[in-house]
Amino acid sequence: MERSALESIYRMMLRIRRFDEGVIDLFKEGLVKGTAHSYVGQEAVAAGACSVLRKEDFVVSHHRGHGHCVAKGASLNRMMAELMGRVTGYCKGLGGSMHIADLDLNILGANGIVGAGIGIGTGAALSNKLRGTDHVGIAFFGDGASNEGIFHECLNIASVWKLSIIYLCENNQYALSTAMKDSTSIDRFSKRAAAYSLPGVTVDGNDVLAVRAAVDEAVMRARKGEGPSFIEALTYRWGDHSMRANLPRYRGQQEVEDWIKLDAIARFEKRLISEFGFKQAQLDRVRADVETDMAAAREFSIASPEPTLADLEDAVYAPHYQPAEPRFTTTRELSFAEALREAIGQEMEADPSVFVLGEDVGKIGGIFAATRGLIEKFGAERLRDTPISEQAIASCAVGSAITGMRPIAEVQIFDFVTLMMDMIVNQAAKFRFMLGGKPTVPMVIRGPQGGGVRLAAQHSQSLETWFTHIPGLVVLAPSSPYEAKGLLTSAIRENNPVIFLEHKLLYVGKKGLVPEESYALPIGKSVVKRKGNDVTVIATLAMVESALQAATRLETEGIDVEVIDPRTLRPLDEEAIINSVKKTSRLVIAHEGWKRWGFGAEVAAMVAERAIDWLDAPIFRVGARDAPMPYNDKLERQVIPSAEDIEAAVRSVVMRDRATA
Ligand SMILES: Cc1ncc(C[n+]2csc(CCOP(=O)(O)OP(=O)(O)O)c2C)c(N)n1
Ligand SMILES: [Mg+2]
Repeated sequence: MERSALESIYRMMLRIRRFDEGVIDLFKEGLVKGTAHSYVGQEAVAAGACSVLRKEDFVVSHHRGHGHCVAKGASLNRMMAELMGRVTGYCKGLGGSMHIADLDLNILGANGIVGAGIGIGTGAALSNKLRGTDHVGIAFFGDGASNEGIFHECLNIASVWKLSIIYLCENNQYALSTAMKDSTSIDRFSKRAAAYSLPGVTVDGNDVLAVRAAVDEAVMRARKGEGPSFIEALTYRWGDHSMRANLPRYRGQQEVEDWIKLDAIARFEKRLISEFGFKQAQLDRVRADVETDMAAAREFSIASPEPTLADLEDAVYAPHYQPAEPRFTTTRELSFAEALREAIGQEMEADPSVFVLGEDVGKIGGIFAATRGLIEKFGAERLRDTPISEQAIASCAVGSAITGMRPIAEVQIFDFVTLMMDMIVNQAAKFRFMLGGKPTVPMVIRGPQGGGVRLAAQHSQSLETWFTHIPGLVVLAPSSPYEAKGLLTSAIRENNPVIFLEHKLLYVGKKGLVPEESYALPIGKSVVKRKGNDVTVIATLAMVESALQAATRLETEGIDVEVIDPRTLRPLDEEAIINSVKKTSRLVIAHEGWKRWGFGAEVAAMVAERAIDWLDAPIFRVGARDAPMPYNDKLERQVIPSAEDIEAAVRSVVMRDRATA
């Protein structure tokens, strides 16, 4: 090995150690707040592994992530500034220690959720494969993370798809206070590799050249297209779990001292002198350089300003895709599924970064046929049938979206989104924000939701408010084939993560007029489905049709109903709703999700805050009964709101007012 390469590995190890020692001082001084997890003791793993990588190769990390960032070439100034919550930091002070990332250096981020980086890395490796690169990546994670479900789903999918990723488990023997021997059924994590047909090795994680050699071999294999590898590096963290942790003792003093004797830096210094002919003075010079860099980082950070509320507001969403409302005449009719399929096909044709993944979406085109037939045109690489691994599916969506692709992930039935929630809520929705508002996360999670087809309590829910509650997500809810195509086109072009909800009854419902040419509907804009003057009905998804039926019948009673379909539940077109209520003075909100704590409650509160003086009657909500969906069909019809329920609600707000007039 060249001396310059050895010196730079040594320099890296020192930078990592001195950085985290500096952080401890700053934490004690109150300049670093919250918490941070020291990497001291584990330097050889990050420095050895990253010494093999090219700039285009990625790393993805975890809560104990400073070392990985430093080793991949991150600036100490910007890291330190981030830890002090300054606007010059990597995340403008919005992320902190657990979210440092630099996409320009292909550092895809530390992470506050144990195991999440395994998923994001798997998605980034899929992205590399789809883009036809020979780039590789390393996912660093701990022994604790190796017992998360995401570990198993991702190692399997990466092996099946031969992704170029190295799973590098830093086994520092403990997950917080829990020793590996008390949490893990085997003595070596590398044994698990065989279960996924991966090469798996255990190396001395305090021997930087041993780590480097193992990673080098795995990287060579990956670059040749031979797929993922698993490396377990045995090491030890010298400090406590985190700077904040003031825990009762859970490790023996002797054990800590024994590991400190195996200090990777001291061992490497000895070898540099005895084996590679370095002089002590050379090593001292490197040390002095590192001290200079550390002092500069501290000074830079202390002098840096803090972020403002404007920085925070700007970071939540990338600007929405905003086409003008299209105008067409057409006589062609499509079903809801045909409309979805046409949108996906046209976008795949126009943009090679668009691809579809999910359970049964390829060969059979999804159980509701939204992607049926597309595999013949676009092939199995872009219509990817996945294992039944919702976490891995969502992970692949997030990881590929942040690295240049536009994934469309199907949830086979939306109730299964429970198994994707970390990736959607903690990762996709917050990624841009946590990284200071720079990256985009252009991904769509779509699939069927809602009841009415006798599928009972775990296949029938309407879960939109789980997602409308989360800043960072866009939630789209088409009510007809026309909206299905136009909104899905926008969803695919949108630079924020989109939850795209397709009501099951719409797949089997009426065909509708759909133009053949590609078109997109604006995000955040509602549509008036029926003009009226007496009462405003806000209806979503399948309830739009019910509201229109109710309006037709109420017309015969002399009640003139305005029906508005928000189309986008988040961001909500508040202006259109307020303007309609100011005209009609009465409001009913109808949705299939539970009435309690539902979408209607938010709309009602918003209108009460902004337009109460215009209201002539209380706001009524029509939603599902407060019970899970029953199997029995008569009971199911009593749980799901009907057109008659909407009619009754409208009559009561109108009659109450007429009675008192
Ligand atoms: C999903 C999840 N569960 C629990 C935690 C709390 N937590 C943070 S780090 C940690 C221990 C992780 O251990 P390991 O993966 O071995 O990493 P190490 O801290 O040893 O580097 C725990 C329990 C979390 N952040 N995320
Ligand atoms: Mg650990």
